[in-house]
Amino acid sequence: MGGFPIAGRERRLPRLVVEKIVRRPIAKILAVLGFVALAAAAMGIVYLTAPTAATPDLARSKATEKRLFVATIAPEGGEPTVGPLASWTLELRYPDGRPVENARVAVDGGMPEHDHGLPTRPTVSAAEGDGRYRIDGLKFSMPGRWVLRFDIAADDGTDRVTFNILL
Ligand SMILES: [Cu+2]
Repeated sequence: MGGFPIAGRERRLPRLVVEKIVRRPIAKILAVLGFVALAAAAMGIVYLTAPTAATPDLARSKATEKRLFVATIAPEGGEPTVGPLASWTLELRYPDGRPVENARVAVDGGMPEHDHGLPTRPTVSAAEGDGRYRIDGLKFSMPGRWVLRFDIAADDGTDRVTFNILL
C-alpha cells in the first residue's frame, strides 16, 4: 500500500515536466502568432484606408465637401491635352437633382506634386442656365496630375469641390 503514492508521484512528475516543456512554448507561440495577426490586421487597415497616390480619384462628378451640391465637370471639345487653352462646363445640382442657379463660383488649382498653381487665370462665366457654368481660359501646361478646385457660393450656403485631372 506504501508504493501507491510513490507510483502516483512518479506518474505525475513526467506530466508536470511535459506541461513545462510543451504548454509554455505553445503559449509563447500562440502569443507571438496572436501579436503577428494583430500587427498584420493593423497594417491591413492602414493599407486599405491610406490614399494611394498611384490611383487618384478621377471622377468627373461628385458631391461637394459638405454635400450641399453635386458637381459635374466636362471638357468642351474632347479630352484635355497639354498646351492649348480649353473651356470646361461645370454643372451644379442639389442632391435632389434641382439645378443650382445664380451661384458664385471661383476656380483655382494646380499641380500638388510640383507645388505650383494654374498657369492661367481661368474665368467662370455667369450661369448658362440649368445649373451650368462655363470655365474659360483653362490651361494644363505639362503632363501629370492637376487639381481643379471650385469654391461655390449659393443662396443656401458655400461649399467646395476638388477634381483630379490626369494628363
Ligand atoms: Cu507641374
